[in-house]
Amino acid sequence: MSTAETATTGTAWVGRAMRRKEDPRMITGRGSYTDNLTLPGMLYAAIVRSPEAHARITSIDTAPALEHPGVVAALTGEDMADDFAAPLPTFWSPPGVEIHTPDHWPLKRGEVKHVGDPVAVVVATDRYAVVDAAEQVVVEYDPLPVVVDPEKALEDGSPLVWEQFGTNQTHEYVLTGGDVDAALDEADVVVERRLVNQRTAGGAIEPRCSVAEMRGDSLTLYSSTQIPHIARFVLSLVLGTPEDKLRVVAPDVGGGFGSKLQVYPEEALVAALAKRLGRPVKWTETRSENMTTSHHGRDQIDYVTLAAKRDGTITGCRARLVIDLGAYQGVLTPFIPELGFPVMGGCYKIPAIELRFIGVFTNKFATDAIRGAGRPEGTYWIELMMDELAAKLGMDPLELRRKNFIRKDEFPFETALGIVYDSGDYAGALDRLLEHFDLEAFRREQAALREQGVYRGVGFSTYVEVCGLAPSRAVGPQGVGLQAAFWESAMVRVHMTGSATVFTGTSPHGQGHDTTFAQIVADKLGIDPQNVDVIHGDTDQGPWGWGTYGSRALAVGGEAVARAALKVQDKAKRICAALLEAAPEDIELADGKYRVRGSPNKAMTMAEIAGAAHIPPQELPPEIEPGLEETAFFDPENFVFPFGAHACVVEVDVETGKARVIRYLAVDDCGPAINPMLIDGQVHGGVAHAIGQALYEQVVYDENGQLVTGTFVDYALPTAAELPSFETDRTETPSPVNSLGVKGVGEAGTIGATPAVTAAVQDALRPLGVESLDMPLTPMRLWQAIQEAKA
Ligand code: MCN
Repeated sequence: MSTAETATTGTAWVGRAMRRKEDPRMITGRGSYTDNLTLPGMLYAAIVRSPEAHARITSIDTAPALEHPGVVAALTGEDMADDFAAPLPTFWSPPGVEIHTPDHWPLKRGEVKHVGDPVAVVVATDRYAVVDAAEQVVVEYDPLPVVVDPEKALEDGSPLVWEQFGTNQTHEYVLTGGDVDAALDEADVVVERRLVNQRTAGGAIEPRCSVAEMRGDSLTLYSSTQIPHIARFVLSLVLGTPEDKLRVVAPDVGGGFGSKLQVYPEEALVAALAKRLGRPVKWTETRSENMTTSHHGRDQIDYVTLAAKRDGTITGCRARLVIDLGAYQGVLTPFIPELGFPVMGGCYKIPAIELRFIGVFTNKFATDAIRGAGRPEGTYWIELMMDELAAKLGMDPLELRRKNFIRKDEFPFETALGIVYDSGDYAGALDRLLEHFDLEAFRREQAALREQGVYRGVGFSTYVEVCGLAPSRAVGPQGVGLQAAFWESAMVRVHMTGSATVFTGTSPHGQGHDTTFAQIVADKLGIDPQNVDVIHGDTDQGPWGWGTYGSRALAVGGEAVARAALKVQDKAKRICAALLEAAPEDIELADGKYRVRGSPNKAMTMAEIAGAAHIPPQELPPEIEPGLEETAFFDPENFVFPFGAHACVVEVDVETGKARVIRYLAVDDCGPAINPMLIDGQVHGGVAHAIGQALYEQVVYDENGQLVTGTFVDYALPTAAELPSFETDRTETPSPVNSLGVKGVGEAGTIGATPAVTAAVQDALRPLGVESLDMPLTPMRLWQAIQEAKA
């Protein structure tokens, strides 16, 4: 299928800035989140967690909790040893690389490895009483030495998080393309820098929640998850329950931002408790539990060397990335930093590149995917290094970028690491950005304001992203080593009256698939998107799917939807042809009707065709099966590579160190827009997330492994008051990888924005002699840097 072939034939719903179908329900308080579920006879669970970062459990006394009114059970890891058939798994094991993966049981026995490690669970009839009862459990610990700094954890003599491995290094993974030593030797200019990409949290509005219920011998888990099908598979392993006896449902999920791309101990625990007690059990995370035990992201220290000729031509790049993975491995923990490797050379022609990923255990909670997952980190360092190189060469940073951009006519472009970028026009996106931002005028204004003691700066980022997570063969066991596949599925069912229900294997949690997938189907079938219902997030409905993350839902799942709808369209054309006595190839879908080409009066609506499909008239040949329902699976041949150009203007109050974003411009290219309004929304959210990381957010542990940022009082998420009104625009470069030509956009903002914001602050403070700065650029950090530069 070519893009042109699938261009709208029905009613041109694709491309319209349609309001989200799901919003009226959401914004009038009629959403249905997991915690809204109350089942008859339901019990409530509370978890007893370790206050120690590393310790031996010497005793647990649950008896006082059992005496509390309403308590039904109080159980330790030992008590529940037989409830679990296997520990929680990790899905990355690249060929030829040894990764240390400790057993990760839902309740800990023996030792605890981070603050918040679950050691016991209490179940009671009342959600408040259970919290009081859990406080009655007496646990004695024998503290062990703690390590929280990943670089110290790699030193000889460091306390070991896991004695059994004899090292805190989880793995070392090296990727090389071209002769990097020669490239660095032959260069005229080399820049080197250590950049810290701090630990951040997902901060979803809805904390995690799980409710499990047994009916007969089947268990249903309702959970705030991004990956219901994967969760069912994992729980089947962990509980030793066959998948046909397990159903996982993701009701409305109040944001995930990657933090719900996980199968958590609590999900397994609640399921095991429902099985054991024969009653429904609910567990709802508190905000401080969310900060402590919902996975974090980023947390790496990057040592980067970039080399170039005097004229700015880049010759090579070397990066050594030290990554703090925390104490356990979640489903994708060790893989996440590597996820960005295909684009770690950015939009640039870099003939030689070496990437060395070093994973480290520390006594902190695990990191895993947080929006962008590996790609914001890679983009952050390559973009800031481009600025650094430009400064050293005395070149304009945008001119340096233009000099090294992969040109529009060079796609598909194979990078030094053997990755093939599908399509792009990097210079085009930058040109479009500069149509909205007059750089020369800004520089004049900047200089004038500095005379008055006002410090403004501008930063740019030109990024390329890899997303549309798939293709299975590249990402799977024989590719980069994930023990999984990444195709997507869809089923389209047209009902007797011509309305449709779509089942998708993706599982949105804020991305608006109910709307965009309905737009795609409406166009393919010639019906109104208001009459297309999109069902997701229930393993008992529709085919298997791999969920929503890695900005894959549209480019992989949406394409599966388009393909299933096209199969339905084909069948509709055959039915129509039989009834109108024409050849199927002469039936065209135009203006929402199935017409005989050249005879516009001979036409049928989808409602008429659907009626005939379900109650076949005599004229319909028996070889046409009844019904109007098709399924499609899609496993693309390549990733998709969206890109864009961002600019940020900040003003720094040099008395207080407070930086404020006063303009943010984003030009993104995610191929043809299904819904431009939704794309804007995704970019706004992503940029807000990145501004949060650049200026405010950081998960902080003290040297004893105590979490200092356990609430939103200490962990500073930006609010609307801290953000400017975003200025967005798009270019549209279709991808050849799918018939819709689309690429992902769900993470674009988080990927493009942190370097732009950081560079803007650096630009503002350069006249004061402030140079390299690490995120978050808090008032304290900037004020100190200004004082040090003055001294
Ligand atoms: N879209 C479009 N036209 C395009 C490209 C995308 O209309 N050319 C639309 C899609 O149809 C979809 C939305 O944009 O409705 C995002 O699509 P896509 O880029 O495929 O990303 P996913 O749906 O796979 O979403 C995942 C991505 C990730 S990884 C995180 S994390 C994330 C995010 O999106 N978390 C979010 N966006 C979020 N938005 C909200 N509100 N809440 C979160 O937790």
